[in-house]
Amino acid sequence: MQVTSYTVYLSLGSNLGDRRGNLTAALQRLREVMELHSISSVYETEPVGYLDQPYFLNLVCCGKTWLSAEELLQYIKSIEGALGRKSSFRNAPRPIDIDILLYEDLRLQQEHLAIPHPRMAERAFVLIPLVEISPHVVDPVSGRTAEELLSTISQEGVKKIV
Ligand code: PH2
Ligand code: MG
Ligand code: MG
Repeated sequence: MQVTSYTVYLSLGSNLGDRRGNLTAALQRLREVMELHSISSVYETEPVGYLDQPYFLNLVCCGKTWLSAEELLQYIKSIEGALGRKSSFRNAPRPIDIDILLYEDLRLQQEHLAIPHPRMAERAFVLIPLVEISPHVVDPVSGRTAEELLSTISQEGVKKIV
């Protein structure tokens, strides 16, 4: 049977506990609902927004899922909960955060879910790993590629780690 699937880009970040272990565990769980096609390097990144917290490890991955955007969001929340994320204040430190960056060329503006991710175009910790795996992917809001978006912002505070 042919199953329709949708291309998605996700951003993963961790700045509490075993940061690398948390990223690996999250990717493992994502494989249950998507076929992962590419995973960027891991980057150590300076916190953005709320500054008084540990450095993050961030990566971006791309794959195909058979879930709707809403179903994917619910599944992501279950992974975040299983890996010990507590709901506290916005931008608080967390063992794992998984954000949907792009879902096909969908544009969605809901209170609990906005796609493309509303802050992706201004975040080097998102755009640097995104450009590494898909420089030509297009943001359906601005019509610009990841590479073009990255060329408009500072790339400071993001370091590839081996
Ligand atoms: N996530 C945030 C806020 N700030 N900073 C970095 N470096 N990496 C993140 O993943 C991150 C952040 C909100 O989700
Ligand atoms: Mg986030
Ligand atoms: Mg999030």
